[in-house]
Amino acid sequence: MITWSSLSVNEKKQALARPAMANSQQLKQTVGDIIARVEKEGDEAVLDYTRKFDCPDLTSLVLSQENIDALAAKVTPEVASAIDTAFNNIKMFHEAQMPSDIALTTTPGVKCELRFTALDAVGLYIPGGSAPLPSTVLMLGVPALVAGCENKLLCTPPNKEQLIAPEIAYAARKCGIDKIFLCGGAQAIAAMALGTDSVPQVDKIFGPGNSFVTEAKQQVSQRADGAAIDMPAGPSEVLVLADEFANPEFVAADLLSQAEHGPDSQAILVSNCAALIEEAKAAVERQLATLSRAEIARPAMENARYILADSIEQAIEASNAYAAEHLIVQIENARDYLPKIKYAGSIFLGPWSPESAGDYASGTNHVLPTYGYAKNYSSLGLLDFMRRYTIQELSADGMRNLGPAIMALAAAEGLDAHEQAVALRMQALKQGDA
Ligand code: HSO
Ligand code: ZN
Repeated sequence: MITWSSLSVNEKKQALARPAMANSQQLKQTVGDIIARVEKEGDEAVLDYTRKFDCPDLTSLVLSQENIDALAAKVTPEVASAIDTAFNNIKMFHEAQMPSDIALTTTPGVKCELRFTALDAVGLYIPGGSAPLPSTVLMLGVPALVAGCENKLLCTPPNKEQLIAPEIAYAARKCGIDKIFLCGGAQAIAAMALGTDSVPQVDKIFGPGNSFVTEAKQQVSQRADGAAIDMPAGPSEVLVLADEFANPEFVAADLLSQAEHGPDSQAILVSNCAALIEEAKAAVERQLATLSRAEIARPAMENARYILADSIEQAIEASNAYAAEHLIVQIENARDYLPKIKYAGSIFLGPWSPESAGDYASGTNHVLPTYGYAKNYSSLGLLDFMRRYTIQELSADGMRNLGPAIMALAAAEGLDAHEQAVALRMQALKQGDA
């Protein structure tokens, strides 16, 4: 247990330090080579990498419509209905985010507009690995559907049978995802960003992934002919704020649900109550013993931090300094503390709001800024699948009214052609052209 008030500024930073991210030269080089090869050889390169890493017998990158339907039909009624429930809640919450266009007159005769429009082509990446994540399909697919993105494609690594998890196929179909491609890793990101014969080029790439995927997203987003990306990503993390009224079993379960995502997941408990911390630690041990993914969760919990604060205010100070992806507030009257909480990707208030609710089904998005990016990035939402642009229209009166100010500014900047573009029009107006 770390006692917050006894730490120096540097020690506080240390107590909240995140594990170093793999961004070695070696990783950059490997990913750069993969992107270059996909750019040059297209489908052949993607097929080759996918045969090497995922599915030795792969014959096509395209998952056929018949296979999508057959897979979707395999989902048990219980899981299908759970996906339906989550879909409906996520859809409702994202529909409510639909922005309104703006049109107003700033100076008489000068009309300014702001309009929103869906991105045309979006690429959704769903990792393979130890747990297939249909919930992530919903978190990316539903806002793409609600925004009205015309082309929605999904890349996910195939299993040895050239197929994917039935739940992913079912969730993708619900979101109206037109095309599913059997590829993963940096090669999938390169294919979506640059386009191949099979995989259409997209405008923006969304979704989580390992260090290769994250690095590939960074690299393609820096190319003028590449694609935009949703947000920078690091390992998933949770910070639980708890007081003496918190249930230590709930606290432990929330820490562990983060830890089971990966050995590099971060779990932090900050409390003003030493007894609660001890009880939560004991509960973590008890629950760990029963988890099927204990082998993954245990190393993550070995890096867990247990921080004792003098007061709830001090606990919140630590939480603000960390800026967690998920912040769970198991404090009496949790909502009262919202004004003090500055940074978090998503906040879970009170004893009945586990992270799992937001991970799956409440309606909020589970793609969130990690690694301290909650200080300057937002949780994924409808607007990430849209872009905004402006329109303006000046009438003759508008030109008369605003022209002098524009000309004065152009002159002050020494930009004669700018000034001229207005002066010519002002002259025409004086001569009675309008
Ligand atoms: N906690 C993860 C999302 C997730 N959890 C998917 C379960 N499935 C990152 O927010
Ligand atoms: Zn989760």
